[in-house]
Amino acid sequence: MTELGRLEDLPADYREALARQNLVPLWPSLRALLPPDKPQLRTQPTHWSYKALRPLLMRAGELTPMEKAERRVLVLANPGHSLEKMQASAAIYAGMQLLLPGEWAPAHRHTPNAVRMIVEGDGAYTTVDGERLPMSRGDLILTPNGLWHEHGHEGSQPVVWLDVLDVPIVYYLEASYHIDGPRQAAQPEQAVYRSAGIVPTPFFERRQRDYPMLRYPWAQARAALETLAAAEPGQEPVQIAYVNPETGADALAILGFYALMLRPGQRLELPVRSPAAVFHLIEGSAQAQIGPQRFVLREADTCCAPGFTAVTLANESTDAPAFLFIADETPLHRKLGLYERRNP
Ligand code: GTQ
Repeated sequence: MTELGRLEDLPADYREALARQNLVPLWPSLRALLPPDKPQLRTQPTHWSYKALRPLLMRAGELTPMEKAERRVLVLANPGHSLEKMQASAAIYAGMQLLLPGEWAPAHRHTPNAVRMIVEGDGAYTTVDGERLPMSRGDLILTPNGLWHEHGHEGSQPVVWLDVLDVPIVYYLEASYHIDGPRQAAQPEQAVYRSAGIVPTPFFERRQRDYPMLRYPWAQARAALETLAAAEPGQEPVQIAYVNPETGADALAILGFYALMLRPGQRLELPVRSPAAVFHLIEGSAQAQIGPQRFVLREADTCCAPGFTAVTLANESTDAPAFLFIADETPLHRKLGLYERRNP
């Protein structure tokens, strides 16, 4: 690879004349723009301990009332992107949200897509597009782009969930904004899509919706993983994707969502792929080796892996399974023609 000319090689008066015309010479920056063989990764392998963040989140509950927060969230910020950018990876935002008993997070809708993975507490609910969706540990709740959503809490203990949004990429595209709305008149929970494959057809007509299923109960996802593991007693990966039950496409357009079960003692080498990913431990305990970094994941811990990086997950227990929730950038990479899988 030939050495290219540097900016300092150019006379100062020439550089100033270029800048005055809003012009930049490409060759001093060409190698940074198009690095050899693989991208220059800003995203760093990063671990967020729930045990360490929980007291800080509870303190936010004392320090900042809902009227002053609207959404009381501590963002899991990747230091490789500088913390104030509030991104876990190029396209993924992740945050831990706290709602205290009796609190209400008012209705709004926005262009980024969101999901919630419930971490602890009972009695909270999210109303999405008029459907009231109860929040229990491990449930995945969608808030697709453009749909009204608000959160309420009628239980007696704090409720915490993990928010995952595609806001970094939507913001970068200068397409991120929100609109506030009035409190929604909520229908009973999941009136339309209570279970995949069974839909109401009044007078033989179906109401078509872009996002027919808004809540994926953990009890169902966990049972599916256990059934898969029992059917395949070897060491094949046991993994499910959260999809749109009408089209089979990814549940949302930009980020992909999955659940993975590690059998007792199982060690799983994931393929090296272009999309970055976030791993969140729902149940059990596991180790994540992400490039040169090794993290121990306890329950409700979250970590982030850049793309183009080897990831190995291992169940720390030899007698209990471990369950992980994964969010990644695969749908985005596939749609943009950027998806790659490499042999290590
Ligand atoms: O709950 O609607 O973490 O609008 C960031 C932005 C959560 C939400 C976040 C949001 C929300």
